[in-house]
Amino acid sequence: MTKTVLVTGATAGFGQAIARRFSSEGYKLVITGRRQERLDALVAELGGAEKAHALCFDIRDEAATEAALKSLPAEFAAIDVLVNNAGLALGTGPAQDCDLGEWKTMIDTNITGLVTITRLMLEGLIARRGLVVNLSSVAANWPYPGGNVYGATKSFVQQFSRGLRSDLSSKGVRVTSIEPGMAESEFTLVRTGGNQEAYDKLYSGANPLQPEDIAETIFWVASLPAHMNINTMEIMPVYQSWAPFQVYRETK
Ligand code: NDP
Ligand code: 8X3
Repeated sequence: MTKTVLVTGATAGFGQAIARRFSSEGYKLVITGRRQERLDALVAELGGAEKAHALCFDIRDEAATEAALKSLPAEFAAIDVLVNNAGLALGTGPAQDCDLGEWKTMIDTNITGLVTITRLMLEGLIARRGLVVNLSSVAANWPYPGGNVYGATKSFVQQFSRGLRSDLSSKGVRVTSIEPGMAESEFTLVRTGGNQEAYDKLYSGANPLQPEDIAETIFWVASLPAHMNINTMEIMPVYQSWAPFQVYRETK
């Protein structure tokens, strides 16, 4: 039987690539995001109303999330795979210079939005012995200057994934935390307030991951036999690795 996957944040980057990858393998797609025109374009690209269905809402809004899920036509309502991808980073500065509003936006989106849609879909995912894939980050595992609240939201996602695993294992529901490093997408434009120079500098010569690499990984996770659970997967571009601890010295 044809399976259905719901991908949050499918108007750009990873989400768009994940939707394309699953669609190319015959899955039906439910795609979400706030930009209606991009959702419409992707539905058309994936084959139209029989193959894909768009839900335009802000993941931070619980009532809108619930209403969107309830509005799903019967052919798209039985979701087998939930990919919790919608998310963002805002700012790269030290905590003491950060904007509290931006911190709250990251928490509302990356944490509250993610747990809200997950909770609303759990009953159906249990009924279908489904799969939840959560987009965490290397920032969950490795602190770096300017990562502060963004990294903490991704640590939440990682630990929430493990907690879900613990609660859902007897139900046959699989849960995976995907933890990518540097990947080229609008993510950096969003993080820097649209700074194209910062975008070019970050990715230049670094051979970063591409959204299609993450889509391939998630499709592989979903394709494994039902008794296999990938708990966490950290993925980096080859050219990205670790640096020594920074040491501040009072002496010059
Ligand atoms: P993009 O900025 O390219 O895409 C982010 C997606 O999230 C968009 O489709 C956007 O849709 C959606 N989104 C953001 N805020 C909301 C909201 N309030 N309501 C609904 N949808 C929202 O980023 P990426 O594809 O790179 O990132 C996807 C995920 O992967 C994020 O969770 C990110 O933290 C994570 N990640 C990214 C890495 C990277 O280096 N790129 C590395 C590790 C993890 P719209 O604006 O239309 O609402
Ligand atoms: C995105 C990767 O290194 O910018 O989650 O935090 S990083």
